[in-house]
Amino acid sequence: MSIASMNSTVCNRDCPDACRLDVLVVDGRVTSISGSHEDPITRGFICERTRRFVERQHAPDRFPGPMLRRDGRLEPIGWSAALDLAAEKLATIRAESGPAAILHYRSGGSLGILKALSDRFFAAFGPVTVKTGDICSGAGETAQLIDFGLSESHDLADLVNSRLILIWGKNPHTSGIHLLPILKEAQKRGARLVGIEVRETKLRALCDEFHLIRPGGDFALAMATARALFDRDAVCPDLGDYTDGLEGYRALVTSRSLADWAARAGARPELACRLAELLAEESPASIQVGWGLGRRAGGCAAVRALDALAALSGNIGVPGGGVSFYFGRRTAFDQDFGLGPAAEPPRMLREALLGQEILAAREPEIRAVWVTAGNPVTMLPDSGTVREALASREFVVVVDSHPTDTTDVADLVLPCPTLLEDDDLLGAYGNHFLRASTPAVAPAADVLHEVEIIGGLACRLGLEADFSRPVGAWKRLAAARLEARGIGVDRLEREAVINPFRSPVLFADRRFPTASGRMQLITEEPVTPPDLDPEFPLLLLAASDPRSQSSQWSVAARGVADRVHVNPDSSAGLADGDRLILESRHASIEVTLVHDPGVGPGLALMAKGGMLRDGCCPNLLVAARETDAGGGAVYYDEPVRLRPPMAASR
Ligand SMILES: Nc1nc2c(c(=O)[nH]1)N[C@H]1C(S)=C(S)[C@@H](COP(=O)(O)OP(=O)(O)OC[C@H]3O[C@@H](n4cnc5c(=O)[nH]c(N)nc54)[C@H](O)[C@@H]3O)O[C@H]1N2
Ligand SMILES: Nc1nc2c(c(=O)[nH]1)N[C@H]1C(S)=C(S)[C@@H](COP(=O)(O)OP(=O)(O)OC[C@H]3O[C@@H](n4cnc5c(=O)[nH]c(N)nc54)[C@H](O)[C@@H]3O)O[C@H]1N2
Ligand code: SF4
Ligand SMILES: [Mo]
Repeated sequence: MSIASMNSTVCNRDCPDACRLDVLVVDGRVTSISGSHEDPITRGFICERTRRFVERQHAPDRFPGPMLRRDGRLEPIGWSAALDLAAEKLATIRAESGPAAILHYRSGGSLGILKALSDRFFAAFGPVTVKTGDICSGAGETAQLIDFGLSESHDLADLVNSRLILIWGKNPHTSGIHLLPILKEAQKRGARLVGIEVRETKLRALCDEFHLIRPGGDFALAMATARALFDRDAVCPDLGDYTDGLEGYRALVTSRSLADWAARAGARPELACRLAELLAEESPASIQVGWGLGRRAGGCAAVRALDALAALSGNIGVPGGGVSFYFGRRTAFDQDFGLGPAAEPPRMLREALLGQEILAAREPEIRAVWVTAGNPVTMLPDSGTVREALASREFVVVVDSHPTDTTDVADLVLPCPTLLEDDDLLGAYGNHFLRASTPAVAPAADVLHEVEIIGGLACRLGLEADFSRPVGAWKRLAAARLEARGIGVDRLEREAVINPFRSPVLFADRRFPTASGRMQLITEEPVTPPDLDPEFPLLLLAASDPRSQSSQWSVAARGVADRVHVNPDSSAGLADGDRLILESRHASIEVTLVHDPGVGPGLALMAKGGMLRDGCCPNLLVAARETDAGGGAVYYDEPVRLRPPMAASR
């Protein structure tokens, strides 16, 4: 007779939603994963990539336990020996070269709050070298920090107060599906939904209006729209009372004609006039900013231009208004874990340039790298250099559950729980609810929770007084401020609770946590997007795909991740289904061409997350460049071209 139970946990993936999951476990094995009906955001449904996580949970290539590289191959090693080795290597390198010779790199493999304990441990052990910048949200977050002093959003529920919702460079049908019911509800209550994109997505069917512009044309479109608002004198009358830079902003906006700005945006002037008309007449308006526009050379300025547009049209500080990019998912938690302030790092390497920065680092050189919750070889730009940089270090440790391009260059792999086995606290970056996960199933491999890995190291390195605690104790420490408000960890383990420290409507008093207390308006034009390179006439757009979470595929990636979608008119006579070479000035990969009329001219659309080990990694083609501010990565401005495999490359 089999034993079945329905267990509950919370998804920890790098996704805006942080769903509560119902996990059916039969005889110790997960058989299905679905969305909780009780959770106010999850509402009984989840995405394809996590529904299909069952296959990944039981994947035959999951690491069975810790692995050590011997003679080029990863072979099993016990936990005790693995931690002894890691501690000894780290201590030796610290003694010989100083802690700056160790790089700690953590990415978004799990958004669990306790994962940041790894940062704290390495700050105490070192402090060691860390990364600076953020290839995910760096550009957009920095834009909002400059303008508002805070990167936060209005409550999602506030969208039902909006008359107009601009969904700008965001693909919720793929990347954050739980925004959709709220958009639909707002629409039912009379809000007009307007999408701004560079290609066709499913959003068109939902939107009342859906407009395509040229890649990177957002700044210019925002300026054209602002120009139209100034021209019709439809600007917020008290804007000067709570902003700095109004004259500079006006000078910037009026430095070009509306037609000139619109041409730069790849749009007709009528589009800017239409957006201005909507902003003037349909108020309040919310701008929902996605990540697409930020992954370009002028990504920070583009988001700043949207912040300014919202202010100009009177949409800051009002219900139904605001510019929502990121929800402060950590703000309710005690991120110092009761440990006090962390020691400053001795050195920071720019994340977007990580490969070359590791190779160039001197005095001391980087000798060891600790990677956790990330697959930098696949996901950072210039994958070839990132791989070379890691492969040439003396000691690379990767904490991960599954093989990746990064574990392929690791000396030691320490396996951690999967999202179904995890035990942590979670905020969300697409809503204001807080939740806590608990293991929905016993681990299907010999894993240690990240907190236990840190604890094991700490005991070997004389840091046990601060770092050796059970998971539950860390959860309580990190939730201390919530506990003081009567919201205990046990409650978060059962249900979603809205962050009591957030403001449902931001800046209602028109006061901003900037140096002057006023909102800052953008006054300068960023580097203009490059004119198309006639030799490399396509721009590579490797974006989120429903079948994967970055490089974590829930289907076999081989034969899927290598498809490049190009408009038939931009395919230079190459046939649908052809096996071709896609090359940048930097590198080349083999791909299969798919003719796709939904992809705008001049774009080469792929899924992000293809791995070298699966035969196709788009980030091999992408040169390592930082965005104008915030240390984002310029993923989407890479010129590429297609050619048949036999033709000699020029
Ligand atoms: N299925 C799935 N979901 C994910 C992820 C995943 O890997 N898979 N990743 C998660 C992560 S890490 C993040 S950060 C979020 C991101 O969430 P989103 O912001 O929704 O990001 P994307 O899905 O990358 O969609 C960005 C959209 O911007 C468009 N775009 C590209 N360039 C431009 C431009 O210059 N201007 C405008 N206006 N639009 C442009 C692209 O066509 C794309 O549709 O999604 C998360 N959700
Ligand atoms: N071309 C291109 N490249 C991109 C993007 C793009 O749009 N285009 N998007 C960028 C963005 S927005 C992001 S956020 C990055 C994402 O980059 P990464 O965060 O490096 O993404 P993943 O491939 O999801 O790698 C996460 C790894 O963490 C592991 N993991 C899962 N849970 C845990 C855990 O609890 N603990 C530990 N230690 N590991 C765990 C997973 O198995 C996986 O191998 O990629 C960026 N790269
Ligand atoms: S990845 Fe996002 S949508 Fe999918 S289950 Fe997790 S939180 Fe929900
Ligand atoms: Mo991201």
